[in-house]
Amino acid sequence: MKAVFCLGVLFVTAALTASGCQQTDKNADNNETDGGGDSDGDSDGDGDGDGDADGDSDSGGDSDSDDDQLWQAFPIGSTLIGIRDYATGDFDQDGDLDIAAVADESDMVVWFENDRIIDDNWPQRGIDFQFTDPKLIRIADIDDDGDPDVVVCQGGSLNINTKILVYLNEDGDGKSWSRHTIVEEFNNLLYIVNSLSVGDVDGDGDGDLVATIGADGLVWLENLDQIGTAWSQHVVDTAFEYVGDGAVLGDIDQDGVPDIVSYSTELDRMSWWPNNGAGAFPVDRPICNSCEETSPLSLADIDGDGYLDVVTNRNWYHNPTTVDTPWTVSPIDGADTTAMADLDNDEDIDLIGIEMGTSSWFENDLNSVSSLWPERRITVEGRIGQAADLDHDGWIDGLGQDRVTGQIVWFKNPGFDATSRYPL
Ligand SMILES: [Ca+2]
Ligand SMILES: [Ca+2]
Ligand SMILES: [Ca+2]
Ligand SMILES: [Ca+2]
Repeated sequence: MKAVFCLGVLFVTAALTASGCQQTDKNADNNETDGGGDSDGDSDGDGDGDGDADGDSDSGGDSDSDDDQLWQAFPIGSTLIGIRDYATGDFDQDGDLDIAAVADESDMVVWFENDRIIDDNWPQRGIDFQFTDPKLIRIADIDDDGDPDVVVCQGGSLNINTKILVYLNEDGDGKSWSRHTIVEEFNNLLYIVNSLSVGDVDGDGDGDLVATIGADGLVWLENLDQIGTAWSQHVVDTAFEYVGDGAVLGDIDQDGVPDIVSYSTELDRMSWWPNNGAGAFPVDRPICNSCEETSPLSLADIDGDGYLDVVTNRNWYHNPTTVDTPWTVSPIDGADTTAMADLDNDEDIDLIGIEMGTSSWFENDLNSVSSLWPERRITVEGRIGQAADLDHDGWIDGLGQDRVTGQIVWFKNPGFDATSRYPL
């Protein structure tokens, strides 16, 4: 459908969780398309359907006699080639979670409609069919109209992330998207977007961005006009120039406004910046000064004390709940953490992780004196990177990509017996 191009003002960074727009890794979001549209069906109109060169490991489907395949798999979007990132949101506002994705080989930004039929046939809807090299995608209500919009980071000539755009969901039904530039010109190494996160930083109701960007370090991008067409950049910390990695938003001190947590693998330093309530971050508070983490940061209340903790690839950092108390770290005895959710419905946050090409979930068992994170296999065929209840049955499912083809696959949580944790 239609596309509106507005050049917003520009600048600087955007931060979104982890993996920013820069090269590989499971999610990247940058997009910029312009209204794409297509109508229904997954006609996809992009031609090239074959794709999957190698292996073809039957992407998912339950089949697969492997006993380890405990969660039934449903592949989605088989014609979308080169998927770089994906995210969920209810784009058509019908009450279920849909899936948006960017594909840099097919230069497309699309979403797949959840039709509530438990199968692998989710209709593909267009957002932008001509977006060169999209890398990262993030979902947030940027213009404060109640429906989810799409933020995309675009790759540059050296396969770096150089540009950030937003597609506004104009009518709340996912059919009409207008494109606006948030940060332009990032066309050199000074402006690599390493991470991107979304949230209302200044508390005025609209969606802003936090990012780590090349020469600017850790910054946040203010949505100036509340409709996502004019933006300005604010530097949070220049110490992260060129070396900032993950940046995420979350209310660390429980004062009602989102704070920033960021990490630099180069500096081995992780800190959080309290938000003064209006988007100013005058001081930083250390979380660790000699940490050696390698993965994106995530926030979740792991120990159930009401405060967000920080989870990295193999550790979690306890939020001390008071500003002057040092954070402590505990290992996560499992795989590299990629997603977190209460998977067994016992009211604590469990982890999903990847190790040796397989995805498992690790039960939060911190109240037990025995094992801390018992492992339960989900699949040997997919890299799960997110968690969401896609079939509305009350059990949070896994969402990821086929290990061989890269196709999007969702894995249905079978539900678990309350005591044995065996699938129901
Ligand atoms: Ca929906
Ligand atoms: Ca705002
Ligand atoms: Ca749990
Ligand atoms: Ca479910």
